[in-house]
Amino acid sequence: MTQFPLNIIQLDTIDSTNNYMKALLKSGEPLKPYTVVCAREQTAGRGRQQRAWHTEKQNSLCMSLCVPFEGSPSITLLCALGVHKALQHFCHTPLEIKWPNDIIAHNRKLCGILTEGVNGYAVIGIGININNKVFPSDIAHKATSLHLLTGDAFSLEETAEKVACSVFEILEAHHGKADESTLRLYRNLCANIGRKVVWQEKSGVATDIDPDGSLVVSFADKEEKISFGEVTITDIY
Ligand code: BT5
Repeated sequence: MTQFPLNIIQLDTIDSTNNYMKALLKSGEPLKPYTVVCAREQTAGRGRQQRAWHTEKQNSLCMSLCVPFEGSPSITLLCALGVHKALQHFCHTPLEIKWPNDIIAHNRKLCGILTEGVNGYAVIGIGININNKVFPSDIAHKATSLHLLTGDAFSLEETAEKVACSVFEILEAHHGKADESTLRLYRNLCANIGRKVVWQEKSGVATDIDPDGSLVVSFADKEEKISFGEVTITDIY
């Protein structure tokens, strides 16, 4: 894996590393290349649609990085592939991607990614359960951690560096846009494909990933390309 000269801003406590990165970008201060914001504690971590993201001091990794946004929504797929590649090095359990960018193991969520746009940049927030042993009751049935998967303890700093380098590597190599080779890789890792899914209360079967990054679902009446909203896989979370 390529080693990038990361500029890591290590914070102790912050509401959200994505908010911090967005404020940096809005301030107009020039940002050093490969800047990564990490926090030991996040007090108001967010998922998509303002959902809460749970973190635990010392055990959860919360980080945000940013890249100039070239305009392709498929950037989220590349980010998932970059995180997946880094995390797969740490454990033997085959990791999968739940569209668009959850990393899952044994049908449980190990990592969530929140991509937001600001001032021509994509801010990529990555939350990974690293050394967590237990989770709050509302997510206990659907969350897992690297520790629960392997029995090992991991360094948050080392994991953050590996994940950041892996994401920068794939984004640079493909200019922020999924191409045929990365789409093929993504399809092979995508947990949705071939399974029953529900989107906006309609059931169907996920069949493919479109080059623009959307999920292709075959419903009883027609096939649709889904680019937003929550798609649940029927027999998992
Ligand atoms: C995500 O949203 O999965 C994106 C999470 C991104 C978090 C990072 S941390 C660094 C950066 N700063 C931020 O403020 N955010 C980013 P979504 O697909 O909407 O999933 C959210 C849902 O996942 C919640 O509604 C819960 O059901 C579940 N969840 C919350 N915390 C979890 C955890 N630690 N592990 C597994 N599932 C969790």
